[in-house]
Amino acid sequence: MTIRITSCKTEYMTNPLGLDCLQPRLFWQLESDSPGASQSAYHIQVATSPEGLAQGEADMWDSGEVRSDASTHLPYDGAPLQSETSYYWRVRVWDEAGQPTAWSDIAFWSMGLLSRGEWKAKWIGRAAEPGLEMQPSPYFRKAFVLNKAVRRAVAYVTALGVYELHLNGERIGDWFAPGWTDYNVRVQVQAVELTDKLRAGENALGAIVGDGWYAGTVGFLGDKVYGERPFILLQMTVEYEDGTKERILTDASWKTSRGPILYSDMIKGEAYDAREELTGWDLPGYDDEAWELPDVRAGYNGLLVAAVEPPIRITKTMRPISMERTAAGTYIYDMGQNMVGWTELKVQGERGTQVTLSHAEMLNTDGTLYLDNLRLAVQQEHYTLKGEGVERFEPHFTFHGFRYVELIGYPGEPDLETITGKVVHSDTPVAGQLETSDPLVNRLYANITWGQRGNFLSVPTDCPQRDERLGWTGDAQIFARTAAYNMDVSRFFTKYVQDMVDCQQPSGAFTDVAPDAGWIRHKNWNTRLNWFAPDNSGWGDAGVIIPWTLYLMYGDVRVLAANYVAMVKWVEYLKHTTDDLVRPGYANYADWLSIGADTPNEVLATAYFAYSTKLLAQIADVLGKTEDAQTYRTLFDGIAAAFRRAFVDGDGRIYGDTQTVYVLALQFGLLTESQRDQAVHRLVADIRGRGYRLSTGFLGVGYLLPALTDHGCLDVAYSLLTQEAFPSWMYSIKHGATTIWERWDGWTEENGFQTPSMNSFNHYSLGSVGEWMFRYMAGIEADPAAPGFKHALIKPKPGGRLTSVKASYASLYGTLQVAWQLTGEGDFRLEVEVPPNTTATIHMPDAEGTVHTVSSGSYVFESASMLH
Ligand code: RAM
Repeated sequence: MTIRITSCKTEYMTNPLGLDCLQPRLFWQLESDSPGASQSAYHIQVATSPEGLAQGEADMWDSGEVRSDASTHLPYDGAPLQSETSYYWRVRVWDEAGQPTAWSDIAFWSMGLLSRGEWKAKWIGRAAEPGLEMQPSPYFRKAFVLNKAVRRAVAYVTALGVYELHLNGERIGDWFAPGWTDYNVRVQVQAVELTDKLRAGENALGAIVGDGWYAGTVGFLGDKVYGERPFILLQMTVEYEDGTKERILTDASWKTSRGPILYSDMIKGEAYDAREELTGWDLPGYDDEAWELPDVRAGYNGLLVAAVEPPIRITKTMRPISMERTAAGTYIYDMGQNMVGWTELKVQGERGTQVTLSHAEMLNTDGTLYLDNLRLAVQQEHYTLKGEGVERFEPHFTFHGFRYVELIGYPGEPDLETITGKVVHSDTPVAGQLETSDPLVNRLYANITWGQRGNFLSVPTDCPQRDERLGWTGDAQIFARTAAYNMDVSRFFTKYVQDMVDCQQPSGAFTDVAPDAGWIRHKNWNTRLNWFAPDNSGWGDAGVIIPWTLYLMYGDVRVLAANYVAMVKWVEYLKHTTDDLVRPGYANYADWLSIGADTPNEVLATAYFAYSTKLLAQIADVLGKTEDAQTYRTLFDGIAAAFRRAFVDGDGRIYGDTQTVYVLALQFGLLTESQRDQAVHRLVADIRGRGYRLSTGFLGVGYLLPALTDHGCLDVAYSLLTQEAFPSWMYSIKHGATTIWERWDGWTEENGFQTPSMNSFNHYSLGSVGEWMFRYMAGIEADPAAPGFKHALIKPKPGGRLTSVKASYASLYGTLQVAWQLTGEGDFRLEVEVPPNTTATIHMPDAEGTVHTVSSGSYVFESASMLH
C-alpha cells in the first residue's frame, strides 16, 4: 500500500506568513488508493533551512517517531521560534502495517514581529480637512532605493481604518484589511510577501487608507466609533543576499495627499472624482513635492496581533442578466442574484460627467429600486469622469447588498457589459457540496450559501445592506454549524470568539454584538438602553456554542482551552442572574422574528442557560477538568429540574406552548421521558394545526427539524422543509428569493413588503436549516468522542419527496462523501467515501437498523427494507 502525504498546513493555512503563536499547530492529510489506510506513527522535522531539511538537518525540532494516529493540530514543540524567521517542515508517517511513507513535500510558515519593541514604524495619518462632513481617503507614499540583491522582503501592515497597499504601481493584498476588531483592544496585522515585487534601484510603496470600521459609519451607531480618522502602520524588512537587513517603515519621512476618493464609507458609499487622480503616485520617480507631511500619531495602546481572520477577497464576478431603461432615462440592471460586494463600471464620456450607481435588493411594484429597507445606508457610488477614453471604476472601502443596480447619468447607451458585479467576503474556502433530486431544495441550499457569502465579512454580520451589518452573536451561534458544513470557518470563527471575549463585560456577560461597537460607550446608546444589552439569551450563549462547534467540526481543543475562563464566567454570570435557577427575563429578543407564536422570555432564558451549562460540562471534560465537568453537569441537572418545575404542566404542556418551547426543551435535554413524548405530541399537533407550517424564529428554527427527526417525526420534518405555503422556506423561493430573508414575511402576497425599518433580504439566520440538511438528510454527523470527523457518523434519513441526496464535506482529513438514492420500490442505495486515517459508523435507515463500521475507502450499501 502506498500512502502519500498531502495538504501540509500550519494553523489551518498553507504556508502562512507572520504568525505570532509560539506553538503553531501542524496538519497533514493522507492519500491512498487502498481501503483502510491509516497512520500508526508520525515523524516531524522542522528546520530553518529548506536545503538543510531536505538533507535531514532538523535544527529546530525533530519529533522522532511518535506512535500516534494524530494528523491534525500537532503543536510545534521544538526550539523557541524567533521573530521574522521562516521555518520549514516535513512529515512522514507509518501506515497501519508499520510501513513508513516517503517524506512529505516541504511546507513552511514564518513568524511575524513577536514583541512590541520590534515595531519601529510610526502610525501615520493625514490631518482632517476643515469643513467637510466626509473626509477624502488619504494617499501615502514613500520612495526608497535598493542597491543590493534582495533575498526576502516581507511587510507587516495594519491600520486603524482599512488599507489598500501598493508597490511599484501594483495593488497588493486583500480588501478591508486589517479587518474588524475592537480597536480599543487589538488590531490585526497582515504579513505581505513583497520579495518578487521589488526592483533594483528606486521603488515606491504606497497606501490608500479608508475610514473603515475605525472612523467610518458602523451600523446605526454613527461614525467615529473608535477614532476620529484613520492611520496606517507599515514595517517592511528587506533582507539582502549578503545577510544584511534594512527596514522601510512608516514615519515622518512619508508623504501624504488627498486623492480622487472624495469619501468612501462602508455604509454611505463612495464618491470618486477621476479628475483628481494622482497618476503614477505609487510608482518610483513620481514627483511628490506638492504632497504634505503626514501626521504622526503618538502611539496605540491596543495589541498588535497576527491576523487570525481569513483575508477578504473578491471570490466571484457576476454578469447582469438583464437591463431595462426606465421612464426617467436611467437603467436598471438585474444581477440575477442577491449578492454582496460592488459593481465595476466601464464608461467613456466627457470630462466632468457624473455617473451614479445605486444598489438595492428588490424592486418596487413600479419597477423602481426598493430603497426603503436601507434605513440610513446609502448604497451609491458617484463617479466623475476624467474624459480620457474608456474609464473603469470600482469603489475602495465600501460594500453593498444588492441584486439590482440603477445606472444614472450614463453618457451614451450602456449594455450588459457596462457593469460587472464583484462578490466580496471573507475567503473561507468552500467545504460542503449538497445536491438533491429536488430543485427547490437545491435552491434553498444555494440561498443558504449565498447568505453566508454575503454576510461573512471579517465578522459574521446580520445583514449587508442597511445601516446595521453588525456581528450579532445570536445569529452567529444559530448558523455556526451550518456555516462550518458550507465553508472552512475554522479561523473565521476562532477570530470571532476572540471578538466576543474582547467585549465580555466584567460581570461575565457576553454581548449581543461583537466586536463591541460602543454599545456602552456610544452616544446613541441611551435611546436603546434596556433592549440592546449584553447578556440576551441565545445571543450571549454564542460564547460557548461557537467554541464547541469549532471543537466538533475541527477537533480544535486550543480554542476551548484559550476561552475556557471566559465561558466559565458566562455560565457563572447566568447562574447569578437566576431565581432558583430559573432566569426571569434576559431574553429581550425572545424567539426573534418568530411568526404567529410568542415564546416567553423566561422559558428561552432558562433553556439557553441550561444548554450553555451542558456544553460547558462537556468542554470541561475535553480539557480534563473533571471536577468542573461534574459541577456543571450537576448544575445542568438542577436547571433542567427547575425548568420542569417552573414551566412544564402535568399534561406536558410547556409554558408558552409554542413550537420553540418544545423544540428547545427536547434538544437541550430538559424533559423526563414521559414529558418528551408529550412534547413531541404537542409539537407535531401544533405544526399540523397550522397546516404543516412552522412558527419558529431565530432561536427555534435551527433545532426544529433536528428535534422532529430525533423524535421519530421525520415525515413532519420533510413536510416543513418542502412546504410552499406561507410561512416557509419555499414560500420565499417561490417568490424569487436567491438568499435567505431576515423575516418569514419580508414580503407576502397579501401585504407586500414588511416594515422598512427592519427588512433584510439577505440574512442567514433562518438558513440554519442547512445544518439539518447535512447532519440528517445527507447524514454526515460529527462524533464528539472523536471530533473533527476523525470518526464520522453516517446516518442518512431519506424521506419526503426526495429520491436522492449527494453531499460532501471537506474535513481536515480529506473529503467525506455520502450519496443516497431510492431505487425502484423503495430500495435504498448508499455510497460512502471515508477519507484515510478516519473511520465511520454507518447507520442504514432500514427496518433492521443495520450498522456498518468501516475505515477509509469507498463503499456501497444496499437495503430493500426501508423504514417509512
Ligand atoms: C436585528 C437583526 C439581527 C438580530 C437583532 C436582534 O437587528 O435581525 O439579526 O440579531 O435584531
